[in-house]
Amino acid sequence: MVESTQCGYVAIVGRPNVGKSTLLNHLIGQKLSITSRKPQTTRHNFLGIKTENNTQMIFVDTPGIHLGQNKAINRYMNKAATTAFKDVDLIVFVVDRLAWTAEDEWVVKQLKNSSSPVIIAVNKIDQLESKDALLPHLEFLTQELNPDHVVPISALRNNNLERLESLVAQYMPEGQFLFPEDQITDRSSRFIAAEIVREKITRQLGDELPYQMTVEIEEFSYEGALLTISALILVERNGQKRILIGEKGEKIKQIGQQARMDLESLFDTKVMLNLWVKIKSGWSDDERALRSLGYND
Ligand code: GDP
Ligand code: MG
Ligand code: K
Repeated sequence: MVESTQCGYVAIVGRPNVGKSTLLNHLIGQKLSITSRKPQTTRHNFLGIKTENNTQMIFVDTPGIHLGQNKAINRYMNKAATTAFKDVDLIVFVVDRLAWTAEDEWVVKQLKNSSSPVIIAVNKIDQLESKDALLPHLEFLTQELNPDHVVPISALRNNNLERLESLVAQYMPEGQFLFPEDQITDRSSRFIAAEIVREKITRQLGDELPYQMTVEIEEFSYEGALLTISALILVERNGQKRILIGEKGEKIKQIGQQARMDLESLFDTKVMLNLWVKIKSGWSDDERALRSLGYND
């Protein structure tokens, strides 16, 4: 007898910093998508796959949109964000429990043109002092979008995520699994390794080093149980290189240590991590360079 299975795509949308990547990581139970306080952390669309019983949910994390900036990298990121609204079985629209911005409005506009069902996830309720403060825009949102469900959650503290997940599962259409049951992402180990290094740099340097920085994995090889990863960090200017390396190499050392800890727990093995910093001028505003770095998908 063939058991029936369900399988579908779920787009996680919302403005930068509402907690989309955090939500994805906690739903999957693994650190797949990097998160930070900085709004431009997620650059690519990214799949997180969860198979539970007879249901496979394929989540699409999106970079979020960036209004009012016209650099090439922003155009690519916005394109990746709008593509996510199409061809999905369900949209989870993540909003902040309090703040409401023009970027939220932009997402609402996109959603009104989409025919997919919508669940609104009101995130960061752990920061809520009283129930009365819960997003004054909820009523407006409900009227505008007529969502199928509104679910308050805390992605960070794992609050109410089971409820969200069981709702999501109900929207998955009947069909064969598209990925093996134990696969949790479409991205390669190399890609995730580069993302983890990038996350540590973003966290260590904050505003000092903007998004004109990229990480390429030059080596990813096992020798017995030792995984050697060599990563090239590309920055735009000499000043940025100096900041990244820090006094007597202190900064880059800290970045390397933190990244290595995450990599060891992710790959469950000893990791030797080599970091190199190189200057590559002007790439973030050069479409051709962006293409060669893989931002054209
Ligand atoms: P994204 O840009 O929408 O992908 O947002 P991120 O997942 O990168 O999260 C942005 C920031 O919000 C990070 O500092 C997260 O730790 C934080 N964050 C995400 N979810 C929650 C939550 O439920 N509660 C709190 N207090 N912070 C959260
Ligand atoms: Mg993100
Ligand atoms: K972010």
